[in-house]
Amino acid sequence: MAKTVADQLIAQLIEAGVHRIYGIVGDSLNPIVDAVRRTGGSAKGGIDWIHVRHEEAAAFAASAYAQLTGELAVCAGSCGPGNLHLINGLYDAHRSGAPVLAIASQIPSVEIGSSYFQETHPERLFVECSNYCELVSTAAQAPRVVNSAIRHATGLGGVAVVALPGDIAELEAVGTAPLFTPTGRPTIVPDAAGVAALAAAINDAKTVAIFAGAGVEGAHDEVIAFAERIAAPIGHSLRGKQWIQYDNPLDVGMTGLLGYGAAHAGIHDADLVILLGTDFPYEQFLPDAKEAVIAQIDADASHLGRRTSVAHPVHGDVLPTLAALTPLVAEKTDRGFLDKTVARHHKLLTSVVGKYTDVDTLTPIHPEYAASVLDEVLADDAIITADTGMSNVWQARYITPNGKRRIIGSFLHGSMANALPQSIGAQFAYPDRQVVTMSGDGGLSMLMGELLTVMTYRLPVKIVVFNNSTLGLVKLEMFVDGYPDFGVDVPSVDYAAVANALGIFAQRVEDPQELRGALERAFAHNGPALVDVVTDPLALSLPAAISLDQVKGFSLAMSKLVLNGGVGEAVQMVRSNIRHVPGL
Ligand SMILES: Cc1ncc(C[n+]2csc(CCOP(=O)(O)OP(=O)(O)O)c2C)c(N)n1
Ligand SMILES: [Mg+2]
Repeated sequence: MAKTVADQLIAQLIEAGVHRIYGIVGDSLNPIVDAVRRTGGSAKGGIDWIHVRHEEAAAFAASAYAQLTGELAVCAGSCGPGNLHLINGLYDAHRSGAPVLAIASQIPSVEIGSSYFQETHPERLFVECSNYCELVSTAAQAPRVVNSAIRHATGLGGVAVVALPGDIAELEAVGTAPLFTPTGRPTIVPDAAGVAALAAAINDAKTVAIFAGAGVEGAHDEVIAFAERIAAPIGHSLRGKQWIQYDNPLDVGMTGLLGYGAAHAGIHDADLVILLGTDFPYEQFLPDAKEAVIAQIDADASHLGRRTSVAHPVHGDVLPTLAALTPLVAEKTDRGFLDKTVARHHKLLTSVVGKYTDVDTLTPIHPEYAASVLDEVLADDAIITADTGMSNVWQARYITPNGKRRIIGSFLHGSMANALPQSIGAQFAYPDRQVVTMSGDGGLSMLMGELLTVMTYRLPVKIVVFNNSTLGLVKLEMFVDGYPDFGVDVPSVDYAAVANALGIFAQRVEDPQELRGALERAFAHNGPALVDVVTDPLALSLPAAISLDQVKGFSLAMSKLVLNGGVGEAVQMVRSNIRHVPGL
């Protein structure tokens, strides 16, 4: 059989180091899937087809693989609805900078523009969630488009989409594909004038604080050494946490809606604040130019000054920027501000975050307790995926980073249901590491079909469900915004029974005393396992830096609930939350 366009595409992917494609077969995609089949699978140097149950999960799985390994990952959807299902996961991948290539197969080329069955225009639809998005119209064009797509995804970081009509994929290949040799990531060295101006500002400032984001990955020791030199406490964003919070005597916690500790105070009390590799989006939590002189260091120039007014922008990677800055900044001998902020952080941790865990007998199980037990039971190098929702909060506050664990979420796109499909990509990337989801019951039910994918491939993923029978984060939003909660609660579901029916080793835990044993059994199990933890729906977390207005909104919601006759629930809610509202 002559080599087809589909064969050529698959050969290009193999050359780029791709081992599997996540997707669902169908019509116009079939020539590609058949080319995958004919490679004989990854064991024979080819590509495995990973049959997910929803294309959105294919994109999330590919994205998690790409985020964890830095390598190109691929997902695919058939024409129309098939590739349309990819879109939410692709948004998440693109915003996370994950090198993902999506194959969006297209209706027969001759029918394009005729409102044909399943007709959409992927080259228009995917523009916003990709760096590159092109329709292949001839066999000769295909290898160049595929090569470009791979370069865009891997070189720029983010999604590239190849839209390929089924009839073109079946054609005989024309010409040879360009040779693909991967490149490493370049280093961005900042300009000397910007560095000198920032160094002068640091030397002028009496007190400095650092707010670190995902851009500090790989610079743990250097950031701490620099902060020591300028006596700066280090706060961090959620995405920065896993890179900077561990083994860090200058840590003052996290700010933002999920925040805790003294980070908020630290970055609001300093004369100069350095935003270090962070595009943290909530300006309410950032100081403004009236409160402090603000500096920002980022490898992506488009991040500079877009959240708050920045006096000293520096375009560069964190490591070379700190290397250039260090000889220019004088060591600060007055450590009063640093010591005070760190001491305040420790006090807050023991008096507030610490108290959350003092709930080992409460039924329904307090989610903070569940998260803290999970943290203790987790392997040192576990990969933890958390659903958007309250699981994010528990992951941020209770899962202890140590430089070896990896944390994944839908941190920038904020989609529900990410944790389970991300765990699939993570387990394929690291078959021997413990991969654990922190799933919301809402999140799990949204892409529950992926339990079947986990079972199909016998992936030893551990699914921990925080089953509060409600869309908890939205329940909290409604309270804070002054709406009585509505449309959030769902009837109780026994997810352990569901998982058991699929052949997954599953346990349901209602008694807090049984939680540790159940988690340990699940983690020791050689295969997929699910722990359905029935948690308190009224345990809501409030941000550490909650404003008076937000508290007012909270009380307003309470009184509306009382007026509507929901007194019992309101009283319980207050009791549940008393632990969460520092100083209230
Ligand atoms: C796809 C999608 N739909 C809706 C939302 C809005 N939303 C954010 S969190 C959330 C509730 C999540 O509920 P659950 O998974 O049960 O987690 P919980 O907060 O209860 O722990 C909703 C509806 C979203 N972020 N993404
Ligand atoms: Mg829930």
